[in-house]
Amino acid sequence: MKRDPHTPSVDISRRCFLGQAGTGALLLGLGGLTLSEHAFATAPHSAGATTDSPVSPAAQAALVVAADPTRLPSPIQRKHSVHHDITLEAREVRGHLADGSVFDFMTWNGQVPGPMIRVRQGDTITLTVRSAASNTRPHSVDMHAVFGTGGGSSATLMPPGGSRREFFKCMYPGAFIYHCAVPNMDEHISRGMFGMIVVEPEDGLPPVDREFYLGQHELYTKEPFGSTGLLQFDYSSMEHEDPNFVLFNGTVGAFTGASALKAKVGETIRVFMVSGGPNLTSSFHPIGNVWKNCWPQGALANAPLHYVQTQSVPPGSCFVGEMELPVPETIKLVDHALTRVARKGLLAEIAVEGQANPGAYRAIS
Ligand SMILES: [Cu+2]
Repeated sequence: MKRDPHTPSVDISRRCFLGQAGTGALLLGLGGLTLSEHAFATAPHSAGATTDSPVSPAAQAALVVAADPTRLPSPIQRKHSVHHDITLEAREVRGHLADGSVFDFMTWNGQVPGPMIRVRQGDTITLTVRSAASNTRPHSVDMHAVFGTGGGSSATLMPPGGSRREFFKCMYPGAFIYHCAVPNMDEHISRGMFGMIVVEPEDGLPPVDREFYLGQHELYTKEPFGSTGLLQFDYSSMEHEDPNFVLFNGTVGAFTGASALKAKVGETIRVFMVSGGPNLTSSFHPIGNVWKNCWPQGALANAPLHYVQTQSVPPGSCFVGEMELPVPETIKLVDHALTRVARKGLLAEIAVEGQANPGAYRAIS
C-alpha cells in the first residue's frame, strides 16, 4: 500500500486563542469561525449564579476548545487502500465553557470533540498517541473501529508525557467514536476526551455540498448552569447522571446567532455527530427540517433511513444525517429532550440563506 499524499495530518496544531473570559467585546477567531460575546451567551432562563471563585488571571487565559464544525477532512474519492500515520495528543487544558466561565477540559489535540479521522474501508493506520508533559492524569484511546482488546486502549495507555503506538486495519465501514478508556473514563469523556473516526464504505458516500462535525456530551459541575468563574467537576452528580450542562463541542452556544453555521438554499448538507455522553442519549433533531437520509449508529454499511425527524444517538455511538434545504431558515440542531436546550446549553444553528420559496413555505398572517 502507498501513502496517501492527500490525506491531511490529523495532528492538528491549533493556534492558541487567548481571551478574557466574561468580557463582552471580545472576538475570537477560530479557523474562519467567529466566536463572539453572543457565542458564549447563557440561556435567558439560566440560574445566573456566581461562584465564590472569581476568574483568575490564569483562568482568563483560557483556550477555545470548541472544535470548528466546518474543519473536517474531505470526502474520500479514491478507490484503493492507503496507509495513514495519525497522531493524537492528550491535552488537559483550561477552556472557555460559557460567557464568564471556564472549565478544566481533557481533550484530544486541544479540541472538543477530538479531530475527525476519515479513512476508507481497507485502509491501515499507524496511530501514535502521546500525552502532553503538563498533563496530570493517565490517558488511553478506545477506537470502536478497531478489532482488538479494549479497542486498543491497553496498547495506548500512557502516563503524562508518555507516548504509545499501535497499528490497525479499518476492516468495516461506519462512523465510530473514539474515547479515553482509563478507569475514570466517564469523567475523562465528560471533560471532552472523545472524537469520531469515519471509515467510508469502499464506494464512498453520496456527494453533498457541505459537511459539519459536532460532538454532544454532558458536564457535571458543582456549580449550577449560568455560574461564572472556574467551574469544578462534580463526581456526585455524575454518579446520579444529573449534569448541569449538555453541550455541543464543550461550549455553550458556540454556533448560534452571529456564529451560526452557514448554508445556502438548494444545497444538501451532511452532519456527523458523535455522542460522547458519558451517560445521556441524544434525541437528535433538526428543528425546521428533517433527516432526509439518516444512518442510525453511523452504520454506513446499511441503506439510510429516509425522512427521520428525531434519531436516538446513544453514548458511545455516532450519527450521520443529511438534509435538503429548499427554503431559507435557521435550523436549530437540538437534543429533543429539550430541557437540555432550554436550561443546559445545548444548541447549534445553521443559517440557510437564499431566495424565499413561498410554494414550499410562507408565513400568512
Ligand atoms: Cu483520559
